Amino acid sequence: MAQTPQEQGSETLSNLLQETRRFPPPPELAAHANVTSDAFAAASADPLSFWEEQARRLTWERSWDKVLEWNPPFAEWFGGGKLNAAVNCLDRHVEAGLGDRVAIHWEGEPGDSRAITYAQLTGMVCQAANAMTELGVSKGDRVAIYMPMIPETVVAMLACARLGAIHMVVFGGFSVDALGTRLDDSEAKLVVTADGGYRRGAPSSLKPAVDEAVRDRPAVENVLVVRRTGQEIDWSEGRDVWWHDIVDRQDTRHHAEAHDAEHPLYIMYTSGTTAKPKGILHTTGGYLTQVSYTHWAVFDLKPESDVFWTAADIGWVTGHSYIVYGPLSNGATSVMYEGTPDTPHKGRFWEIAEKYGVSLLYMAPTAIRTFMKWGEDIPAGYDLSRLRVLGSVGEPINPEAYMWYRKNIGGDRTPVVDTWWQTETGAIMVSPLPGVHSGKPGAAMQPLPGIAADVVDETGASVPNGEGGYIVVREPWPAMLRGIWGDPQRYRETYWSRFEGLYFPGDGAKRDEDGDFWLLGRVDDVMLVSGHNISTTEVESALVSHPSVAEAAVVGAADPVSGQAIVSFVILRGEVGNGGDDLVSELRSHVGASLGPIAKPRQIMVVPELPKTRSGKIMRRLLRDVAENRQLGDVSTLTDSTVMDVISAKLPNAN
Ligand code: 6R9
Repeated sequence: MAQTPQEQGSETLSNLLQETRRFPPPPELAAHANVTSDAFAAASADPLSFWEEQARRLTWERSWDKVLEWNPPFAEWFGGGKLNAAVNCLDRHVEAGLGDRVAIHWEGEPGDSRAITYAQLTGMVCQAANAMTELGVSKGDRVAIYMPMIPETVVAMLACARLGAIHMVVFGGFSVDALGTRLDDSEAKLVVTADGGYRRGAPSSLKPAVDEAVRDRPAVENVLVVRRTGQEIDWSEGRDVWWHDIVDRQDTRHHAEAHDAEHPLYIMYTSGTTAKPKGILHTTGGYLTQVSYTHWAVFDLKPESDVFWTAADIGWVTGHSYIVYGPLSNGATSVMYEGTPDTPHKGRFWEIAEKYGVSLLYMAPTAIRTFMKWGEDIPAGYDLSRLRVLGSVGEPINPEAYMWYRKNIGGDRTPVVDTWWQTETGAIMVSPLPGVHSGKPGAAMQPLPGIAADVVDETGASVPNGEGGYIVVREPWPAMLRGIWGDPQRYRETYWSRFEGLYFPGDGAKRDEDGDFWLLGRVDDVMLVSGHNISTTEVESALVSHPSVAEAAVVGAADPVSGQAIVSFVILRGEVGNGGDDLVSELRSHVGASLGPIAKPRQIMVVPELPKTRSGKIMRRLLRDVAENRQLGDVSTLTDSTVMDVISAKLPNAN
């Protein structure tokens, strides 16, 4: 029977709402949960006193005079308060008698490892702070950190925090150009780097990129170099300094000054699809309050017994908030891994999880889908019985990926928390709480206590349950960005102008019949097919729900008939081979059957890889370039810039 466009549209919506699988909190977890249902219900009553109470998790040298000063869109949290972020992550735990607790179990890719206690880490950070002072770094200066995933990266960040210098970590996979534009924009005077790091079984170099980036940038006075791989590097006498020469001889004590609650802590650049990257600015007191609280609440952290692992890069905000500041401010024991998940074998992550008894694990859906592609037999070979909460971040998690993660990694026991947030929000904003909510595969569920997130229509009015629109935040929150470095006007325009008085993150969302949130991807990626808005997330999830598909990326490409047509790129699961016409037409029908005929892709192309950012987000704009036969745009922030060559070579006539 023919459908009207409205019926087709509502069929797309009802598909998500048909998700009937529910996973209530395990009774044992709920009984001892850090946040119980009652606490969750009570917390929303008065957000300001809620956050004030959370700020008391931290050690302040001087308490605040006022919780919030709000001159939209500029917020000041805990004004008048003074604290030191590094002291909160280190010294106070040592003073509380926890000096012998392991802060970081670090695992190098080649298999070397280091266990660093809170007492040792405190000493290392003090030494690095003393060394940076000797190099002329003082409060307010910017320090660029371009490093592999080694403990010195954390040490350098905390040394900056200790001094009140502003760190600016650039993902080690980024190109010289990406590093250079960030050095220019932040006017960093020191770059901390290493000779290289290990990736995919071999040393991969970092120092040559710094040499090239720094050549015409006299603002950079020194380059501080950690020896990690021992590879040959060029040396600029006077400018370059070995870490082991200057840091190791310093005093392991350092007197830390307390900084204002609003003193800048770091700048983190977001990729920016076309324009200049945005330097997102975070400050001290509010940021630390919210990362500390969310890490404790969302993962149900028990610092004395849990082992926490964020399997992500420090150069992504997830690494800042949930490898460094969240876990360390809570006195947790964390795992940190240098390398790739398939080196030297595809069970490497599970081997690490087993070795350290990881109980709380946090990673991106892209990694989960890669593991799905490799097959469930691999994790089945390891003891993952200590795991009790699994987290996901970076993209909407497809229901099938959620189910696979829960079953094959979590032993069908562990809650999965799908955490929605951004570089700009600083910390988790919308997520299930493992002792409170019954998880729904694919849903981010509810705003956390103290967070006024909402789903609104074009006019900014809340949508009723069962409808879609845009996610917004109605009230300021402690870890919110304080601006874009050097560009207050752009801050206002980008985030605060779409809806009067509301923060607009740029994501589409739906609220289901129970009032729970589903994130639907960037609104820039929404496709308009024959007058219908179709979200890339829904079509991708439909493709991934087919047993042959491991990963899918969907873009809208100009089409003479429908305005935009859906073009999809799929990676097949290990065992199914290269596809073929039959599989492609089966996939088209599968999408048609799950979402309605309007959502059937015009083309489905089988590819070996997809272009991704440091956080594993698919760079759809590059796929759009391919789908529309255009010259590729900027690839400097891809994790692996050769991927586009592989895709283009496979698809000589993409259109
Ligand atoms: C933490 C982080 C932010 C964008 C955000 C959204 C997407 C992140 C998500 C998610 C759906 C989730 N995103 N987590 N979408 N569900 N659980 O990823 O920061 O790199 O700045 O990216 O990522 O589109 O707007 P960042």
